[in-house]
Amino acid sequence: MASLVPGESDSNTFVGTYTLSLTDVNASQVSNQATVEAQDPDNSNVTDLSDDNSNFENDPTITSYDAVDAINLIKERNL
Ligand SMILES: [Ca+2]
Ligand SMILES: [Ca+2]
Repeated sequence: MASLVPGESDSNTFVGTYTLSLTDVNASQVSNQATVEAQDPDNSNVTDLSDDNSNFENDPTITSYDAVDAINLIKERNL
């Protein structure tokens, strides 16, 4: 677990992986929100939900995309 001093940030250590569901594909968007839990200098627990554009809000990040229906086939022959 990473340790940060007050004012320090770390945007590289934490990685999450999510596999799209059929519901996500049909909706053409994914809602994503991270939660952080830590202790302040007084050892009190603090928590926050991520936001899409502000350090003072808790809106999930919505990623929209255009799903393209497609199927592909390659036929090869051996002589
Ligand atoms: Ca926001
Ligand atoms: Ca927040």
